[in-house]
Amino acid sequence: MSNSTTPAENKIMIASANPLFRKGLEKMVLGRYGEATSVRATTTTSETLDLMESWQPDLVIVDYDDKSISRAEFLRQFVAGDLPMKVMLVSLQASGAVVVYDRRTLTPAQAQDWLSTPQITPQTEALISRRSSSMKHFVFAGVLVLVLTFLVDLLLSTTRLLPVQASLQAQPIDRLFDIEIVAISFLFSLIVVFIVYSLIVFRRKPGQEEDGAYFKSSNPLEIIWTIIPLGAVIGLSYFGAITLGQTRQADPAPLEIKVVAGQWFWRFEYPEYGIVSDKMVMPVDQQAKLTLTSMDVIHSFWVPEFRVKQDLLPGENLVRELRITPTLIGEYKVRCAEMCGTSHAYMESPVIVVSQTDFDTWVQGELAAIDTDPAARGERWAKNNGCQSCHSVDGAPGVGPTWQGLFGQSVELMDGSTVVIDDAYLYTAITSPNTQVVKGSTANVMPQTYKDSLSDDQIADIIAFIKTLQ
Ligand code: HEC
Ligand SMILES: [Cu+2]
Repeated sequence: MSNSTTPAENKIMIASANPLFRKGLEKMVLGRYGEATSVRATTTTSETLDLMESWQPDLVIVDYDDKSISRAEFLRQFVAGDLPMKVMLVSLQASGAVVVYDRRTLTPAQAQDWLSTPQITPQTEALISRRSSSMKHFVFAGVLVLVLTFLVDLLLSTTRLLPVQASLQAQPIDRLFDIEIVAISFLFSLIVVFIVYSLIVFRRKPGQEEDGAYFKSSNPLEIIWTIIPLGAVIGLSYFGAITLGQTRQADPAPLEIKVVAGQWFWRFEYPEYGIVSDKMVMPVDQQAKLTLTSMDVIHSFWVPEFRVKQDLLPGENLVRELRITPTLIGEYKVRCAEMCGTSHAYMESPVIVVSQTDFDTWVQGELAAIDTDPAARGERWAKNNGCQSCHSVDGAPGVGPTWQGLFGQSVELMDGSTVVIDDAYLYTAITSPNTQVVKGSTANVMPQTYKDSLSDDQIADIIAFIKTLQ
């Protein structure tokens, strides 16, 4: 664009049906020539020709990519006129290529040149050749993606990401993991290959100064990258639902185990045998039906080798169920998988899978042990109910006062009174802990639920046990 030294009044006309084109150029033109410019825009061929005739602009800027303005008709009128006028052809598609023609110097060859569509400039030429070779890039990158997917999947599936598989319910879950690991390997490869490939192959070469090609959005691409993830998500949720169904399949005669969690212990009750234990013993190859509940906050039952996991919620109406059929004899651990307070990290108990004979032996042993003296029973109840996670029996400090030397001691309570610890005091301390809180301790830490979960006989046994700890 030649800048006249004395801009009397520049009359500039912009011909394009594209509003963005008009707005953008108008802004540019006004920014460059300022107040002394008047700009008018046209959107069709006839409008353009009329205004060109009636207004006689100094410069007409034509959107070269716009088919709604007939170049042939425009050219005819442009060449026919005799007032000085320039035309500027601007193409956004050909990386913003700009050509300016003067009415008085336009040769027939030049006219032909900008009439023919598409106009081949060095840039568009490069663009076209780039396009045909982009197919080659896609094929090559695609092959790399497949190869890397295979390698990453091989690596992930031979690395032992999961512990041994020890239950029937773990099998469909591991199959799901296999599918997901393939999907993860593919997505990882897709992203990494395209990034690294672009960084290496399309790196700017020395001396390459021009801008990159201009791309508008691509509808096919957007449709593809909407449909594929949508399909993947629907597919995975379908497999997920099937798998969930398989892990919940119920056997007709399962072994019932009631699992109770509290801060910070696990208790396992076998109602068929009247056994309460602090470890979970299971016969191999028999389905166990766990009913799970919590005494205080939310805990989560998780034995990684069994894969399945279930939250334990406080409240009788929120009892949850879990089916586990152990398939591998061995010792595992249940851990709490839900942050539940100070000792959450230590909330683990043994889970032991044994043969049916060993299980029967264990049941007999447990039943025999129940019949010994009250203090021995009390020790069991205390252990099974998790008292020992807060109270030591050897004087060691804990969340609650140690039981060693507790009986017969005189203690000062929060309200300032002093009492001597006797049977009645211990009974109240267990059934209604908040009514007599020891000075220096915190109320509401000890569970308030033992009144319901322990029988009076069991409480008496525990008191007998505490008495022996002198
Ligand atoms: C979550 C921790 C926790 C658990 C589990 C727990 N207690 Fe306590 N216990 C406390 C705390 C803290 C105190 C002191 C505050 C109070 O008296 O409420 C306490 C106080 C007591 C006392 C009174 C001690 C004293 O010096 O006055 C007795 C007895 C007792 N607990 C028995 C039990 C028994 C039996 C169990 C199991 C059935 C049990 N506790 C389970 C935390 C716990
Ligand atoms: Cu927990």
